[in-house]
Formats: sequence, C-alpha cells, structure tokens
Amino acid sequence: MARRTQRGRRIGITALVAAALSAVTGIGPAVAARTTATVPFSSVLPAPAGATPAAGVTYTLGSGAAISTDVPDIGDYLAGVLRRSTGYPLPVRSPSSGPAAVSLLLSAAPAGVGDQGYQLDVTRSGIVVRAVKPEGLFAGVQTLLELLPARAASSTPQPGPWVVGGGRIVDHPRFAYRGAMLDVARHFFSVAQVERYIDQIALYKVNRLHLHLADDQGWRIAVNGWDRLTSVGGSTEVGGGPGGFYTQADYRAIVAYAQSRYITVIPEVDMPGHTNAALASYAELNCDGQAPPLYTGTDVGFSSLCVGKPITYRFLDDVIGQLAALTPGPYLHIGGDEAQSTVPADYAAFVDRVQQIVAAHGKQAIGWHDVVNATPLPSTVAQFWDTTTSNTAVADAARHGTKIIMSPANRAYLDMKYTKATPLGQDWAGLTEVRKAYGWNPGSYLSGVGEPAVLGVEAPLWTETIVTSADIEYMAFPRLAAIAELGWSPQSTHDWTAFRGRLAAQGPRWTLQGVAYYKSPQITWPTGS
Ligand code: NGO
Repeated sequence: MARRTQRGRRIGITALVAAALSAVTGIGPAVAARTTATVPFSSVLPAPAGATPAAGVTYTLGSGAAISTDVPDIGDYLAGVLRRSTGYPLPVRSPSSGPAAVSLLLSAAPAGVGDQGYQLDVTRSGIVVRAVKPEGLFAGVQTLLELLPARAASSTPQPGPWVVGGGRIVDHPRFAYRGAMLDVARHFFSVAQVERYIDQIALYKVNRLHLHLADDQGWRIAVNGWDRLTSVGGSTEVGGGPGGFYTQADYRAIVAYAQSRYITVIPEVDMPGHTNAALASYAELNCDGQAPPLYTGTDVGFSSLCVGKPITYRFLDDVIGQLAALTPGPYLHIGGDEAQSTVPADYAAFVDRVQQIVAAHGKQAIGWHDVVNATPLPSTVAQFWDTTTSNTAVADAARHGTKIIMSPANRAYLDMKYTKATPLGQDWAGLTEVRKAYGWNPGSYLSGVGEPAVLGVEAPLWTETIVTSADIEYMAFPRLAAIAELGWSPQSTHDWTAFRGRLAAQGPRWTLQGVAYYKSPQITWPTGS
C-alpha cells in the first residue's frame, strides 16, 4: 500500500514536470520530460523591445546559486520567489563579495533603457540584469522569472533542472504609465486581497495601481475629523453586504506593499457625483441639509456634493490633504465622471476649484475625461473611458497639452463580460474577449490624440458584480496581461498570433499560482493549465 502511494506520487511529479515543460515548449509530454528545453524569449509577456537569443547557450541555476544585488530588496524579492519553487537557499549578498549566479546591478546599463528599462544577459557563466534605476531592475527580474521554467511560479518545491536560455534582452517601456484600477467602493476588498492583486499585476510590469476609494455605495478610507465617512459611509456595499474601510495605517500598508513591487498607488475619491456615501454620512454636505439613505444599488448619476456650500471645500481640503500626505506618488484622482446631477456651470467651477486644492497639497490631479469640460490645469491628466474613437473635447484638451490615460471602456474595462455567457460583469460597453482587449493601439486610437499626448494605459476593474479574489482574477486574467502589453511593448511587436503564444505560456503559471483565470477559447492553453 505504502509502495503504491509512493509510486503514485512519483508518477504524479513526473507528469507535472512533463506537463510544465510541454507547456512552455509545445513539445509533447514524452519528449519534454527528456529534454532541458528552455522558455523561448518570444514567450516573455509583455514582449520586450529587443531580444537576441544565443543559440545553444544555456545557464543552469544550481543548488549553490547566490544572488548578488545593488538593491537588497529586489534580491530578496527574487530569492523569495525562487526559494519556494526550487527549494535552494539562494543567499542574497552585495556584488562586492564576488561573482554570483544572478547579478542585479545598477551599473553599466545602456542609456537607452531609461529609468524603467533594463538589460538582461544570460551566458554560460551566469545571469546579469543591469538597469539605471531600481524600478528597471525590478522589471528585469520579472523577465528573468518568465524565462525560468513555468514551475518556478509554484509556491512548493519542484524538481530541477532550472535552465535558462542564453542571449540578451534590452528592454524599456513604450509608456511611462501602465495602470490597473480596482474599485473597492462597490464591493470592499481587504488589504490582503489588494496585496494579492498587486503581486499579480506586478508580474506584467504594471507600475500604477489606481484605487477607487469612494462612490455612492461606500466610503473606504478613514479621514481624521470625519469619522462618519467610514462608520456610516463605509458600512455597506452593493447588495447590502457589510462593506468595510481602510484605516490610514491599513492604507499605508497597501502603499508600502505596492512600493515594494515598484507600483505607485493613485487614490481616487470620486466627486462631485458618485458621492452618496459621503452625503449619507454628513447631512451638512447636502444642499438641502438632509442626509439621503445609504445606497446599495448600481445606478449612477444621481448624487452630487453641494457645489455652492463653503463646507464642501473645507471637507475636500481635509480629504485631499490627508490623502496627499498618505501618497508618495505625484497623482490624486478626483473622479469627475457622470456628474448628471450637477449643472454644467457648477461642474466646471467645482472641478476648477478642486484642481487648485490638489495643487495646494503638492499633487497633480487625474480626472475621468469628463473633466476636460472644466479648464484643466497644465498638470491635470484626463483618463479617457468612453466607447468612441473620437471625442472633440478630449482632442482639444490634448492639443492644449493635457496628457491622456487611455482606458476605452469597450477595450480596457475588465468588468465587461467576455461573452454573453460570462457569469460576472456588465455589458454596457459591449462584450470584450481577449482579442478585442488586445486589438487596439493606444497611441492612435482616439482621433486627435497622438502618441506624444498619451501618458499610458489603464485597465479599470469596477466591482458592481465582483465580490471575491477569484472574481477579480477571472475578469482580470488574461485581459490585464493584454493591456499591460499595450502599455509596455513597442507597437512593432503588436501581433495577435505571437501574443496568443505568449498568453498561452502564462496559463501553467497562473494555474500554479492559484489564479482563477478565464480560459478564453481564443487561446490554445497548454494541457494541464
Ligand atoms: C463607468 C462609471 C462607473 C461604473 C463603470 C462600470 C466610469 C468612469 N464611471 O465608468 O461608475 O462602475 O462604468 O463599467
């Protein structure tokens, strides 16, 4: 009995290795098990700007491998991931203590990689990542992790060998801003759930996490002096669940965790509309002095802060001031969308005034593109979220210097259903299968908004129908990877067939990581993923 169990287990592991290898090579299990096939450079997602494989050259990470690094935290991150899957000790040390299997260096990177790029060399004697800045080094580490066999993504020890194909990758992003947004207002997500998502998006070189912290259904961030925002406004969510909120300490923990993955958190408090939770918490914020009831439905456009009352701006100065103090990055998002309950003149006056408050606290405002109907400050960024490919007001703003973040709802919204049969999500912007999410060019999509006006791309996940981490993952993956690639990779690499292959290679990794991704029939997922 014991022998049979033992044998069964051994067969299980062999099959797992074969499946993992066949996953990355496309070779059948019987062949894959006998080869030391490496992950081709063409599997790296997002596609690098330049990659030159060296035929016949490989490097094998052995049990005695060490990591030397100019940035200890990045060495620890890499070692932390690989210790779990390899079971090797992987000591992390300074480059001054001699050569190591993996070197992460802030020296001698080609200038062309800029602040966010890197160069990665795999030779017979080791692996070297070079960058100008730590964020570039971190991006290079993500590429290295993708070049290791898929089983490196496992959180439990897997059998070697850990072979990496030789060559050089010189890589840098197309856009500086590559974002994901999570709506924690419609449904609340805990610090641990947000950190889980941070870990997942970091793999694809996403460097901004926009948190939608307040909406009609919930206020999710503690503001000193305004306790009812969270005790009342944070007490429910869509469907009437318990809601929740972040203390400022919780929020700092999210910001620090994101920073450790080179991701900047951008907080959003939506205004003047989408404010029922605040209006329900404080009667004095309402023009008629009456607090409305809490709201747990999914309608939009029915609430507005009282634009004419001085207390509105005292309130916003406290909110924006405290958020600014919690935010190391340059941006605060002020929402500004769907203000159907605010007359246009009031809306413009309100947005103009709020931009000044943001500036007074040392930050730049981002607003949904509706804010171009006010007078954007030169520093204000507009986030395009419509389903059209032309918008005169946005094009005019871009012509006058406003930078644009591209989140077209019918391409980049992760809450749209994939197909009619998708159990989660909405379809107001259409159905968005992976090919549609990938098939557009952020640098020319919106007429009159050319590449120089585009700061980057962002994939928002609104959570009217999203309740668990598995729900997040089902809607985000694989589409988040598509938007991340549009943000990072040069347009010259844009190719659906090649992208399908890169995406397929992620399947076994997501499976090992326990990511509940959507197995789109548009992708040929490897067996066992
Ligand atoms: C719209 C709306 C949100 C919804 C979302 C759902 C924007 C910017 N405002 O996008 O309130 O949650 O659609 O897809």
